[in-house]
Amino acid sequence: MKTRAAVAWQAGQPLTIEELDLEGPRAGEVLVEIKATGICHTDEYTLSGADPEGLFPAVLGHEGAGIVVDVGPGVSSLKPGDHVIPLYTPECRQCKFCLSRKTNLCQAIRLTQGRGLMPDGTSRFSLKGQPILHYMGTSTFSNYIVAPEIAMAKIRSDAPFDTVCYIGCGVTTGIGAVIWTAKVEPGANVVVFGLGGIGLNVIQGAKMAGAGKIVGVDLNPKREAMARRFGMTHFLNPKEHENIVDAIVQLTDGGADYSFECIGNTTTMRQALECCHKGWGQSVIIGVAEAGKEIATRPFQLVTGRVWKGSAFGGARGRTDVPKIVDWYMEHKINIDDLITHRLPLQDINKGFELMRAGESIRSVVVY
Ligand code: NAD
Ligand code: DAO
Ligand code: ZN
Repeated sequence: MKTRAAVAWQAGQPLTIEELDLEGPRAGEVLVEIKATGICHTDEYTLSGADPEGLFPAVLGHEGAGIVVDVGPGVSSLKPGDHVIPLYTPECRQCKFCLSRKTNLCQAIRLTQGRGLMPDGTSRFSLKGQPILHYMGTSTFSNYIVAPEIAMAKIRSDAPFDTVCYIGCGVTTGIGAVIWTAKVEPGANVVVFGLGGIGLNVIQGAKMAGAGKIVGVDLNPKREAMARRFGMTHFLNPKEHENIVDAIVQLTDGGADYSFECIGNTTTMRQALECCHKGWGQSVIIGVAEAGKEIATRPFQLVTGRVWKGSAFGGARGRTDVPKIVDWYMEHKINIDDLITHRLPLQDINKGFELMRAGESIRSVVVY
């Protein structure tokens, strides 16, 4: 069949809209009509060329929602008509990683996914016979995709696609880092570096967890109002403080119980660790730093009880946890609507990237 898709031909170039050939689902795969997709900073990271694993030409996009149209042989958990959110972190429930219960990083299809291919080592997308690569196993910048069954969360059918698509990455990454990775407890002081599409979800996760002070740190003063609406109690702009770590330690009576780095900058990663409370403060790195960058601190920071952690997709087990987050949204326990600042048709997808680069949007969503 044919599918309209935004193709990334090479790093640093705008996407172009193409009519691609899409082969049907093979064993263990499903064909999904994507109804909406968010544009996330990680798509920009890959498109910019900063991602060492970035491959071209490819169909980017990893924050979608849609409807199953067809299933390949052996698929048992999904059927045509099911509403789904594609998962860039699958959940096979059988690999060593899934069975460990210690991580959400299922490895069942990791190698082929990282090479832009389906698990059998081939691509379903092509143009005039030239294979076009998949991206993160999702490629939601295509109106139709083929993806493995284990990389689909089945969700309730009354949830609107143009908001719940954001649960495919940003919402789950931010809220999950608070409740599953850090396990923030009521009354804890939380500090969030970066109040973008991820950081604002960390803020709403911290509020849900019953955190005490919720301190937001951002260079962009326009982010303050939105962050306060989501539960931030104090805002610090690093431009207004000689030493941001000292300012946080003073404000939180000795340091953060939990801090979250949602920027992808190794300097703020260090600040996020060093603003933590002596003896127990934990810092969670969510931001993805540029290729080749390294983090540093004095080891004594760890000797004296601070803990450095990382979180991918909020520690969520996608097929199990994503449907729960959709329920929280439908039950008004979390707010997604106010974070979606722009909706665009596919042909305007490059405008969505420009809005993100200019710091004008929180989330732009492409609606097919
Ligand atoms: P974003 O651009 O929407 O937000 C970043 C925010 O950081 C902006 O508000 C910006 O003003 C602020 N900022 C930039 N430099 C700063 C500095 N030096 N000090 C203070 N504030 C600063 O980005 P996003 O979509 O929220 O993504 C954040 C990061 O999370 C990215 O690196 C992205 O790749 C990563 N990410 C990680 C995961 C994961 O699973 N770990 C998932 C999705 C995204
Ligand atoms: O090595 O098992 C693995 C895959 C890890 C993927 C984690 C992705 C999280 C960071 C990238 C942000 C995605 C939007
Ligand atoms: Zn697995």
